[in-house]
Amino acid sequence: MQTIIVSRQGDVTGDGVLDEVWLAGTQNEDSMRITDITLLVKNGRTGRITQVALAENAGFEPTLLLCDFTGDGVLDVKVSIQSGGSGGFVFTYIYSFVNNQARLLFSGDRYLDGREFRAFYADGFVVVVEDVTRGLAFRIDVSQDPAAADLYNPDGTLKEPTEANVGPFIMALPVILDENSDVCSLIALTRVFGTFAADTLGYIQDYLTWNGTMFETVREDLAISPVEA
Ligand SMILES: [Ca+2]
Repeated sequence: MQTIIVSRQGDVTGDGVLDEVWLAGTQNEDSMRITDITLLVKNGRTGRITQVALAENAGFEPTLLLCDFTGDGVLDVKVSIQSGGSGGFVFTYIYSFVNNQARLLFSGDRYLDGREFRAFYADGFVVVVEDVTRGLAFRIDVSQDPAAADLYNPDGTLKEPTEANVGPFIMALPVILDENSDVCSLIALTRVFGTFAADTLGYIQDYLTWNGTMFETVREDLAISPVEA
């Protein structure tokens, strides 16, 4: 049976009247996993309920955040659902309900569809991470990474061409970049890993703000994972 898991209040339709925003779902009896997660908005003025089926609708600890991501002065709805998988990724959706129309502004899948990254090991104990979309590259020092040692000759040259990996999208953190506004931006985190999944090398931190039609990168960093000092 579906019950309300999280509720928030705010004007998401843009008429100035507070609306109710809910995540409903079915709580599994013998785990914390929640299935059939559905996003619902009850229009505070008309009482009408708009229901949104999420592409990925099962997971753990679903959360709701109301913030204006598009800068139109109306709150948008961010949904995050922990996948519970070993990769730690979070199913993420941002919807607008302006004029009672549910409109998907962001999802992790859609985000990576619009971006092209590649990564590879290079001579000198380095992993090069290329943002092909933007024509930028980051370099990660793997000289202290035991997982990389077998890939190199003693003189630091690669034994053979070796790919590293970028993806999946992990999560999108809300952030306010301009404190003179109430507009939320996102930091989208995408994992970079070596030749096997557990060998995390770092995270691409992509700062995204709404440009009127889509989220656009305004800053991009690579956060590297620490090694034993
Ligand atoms: Ca409203």
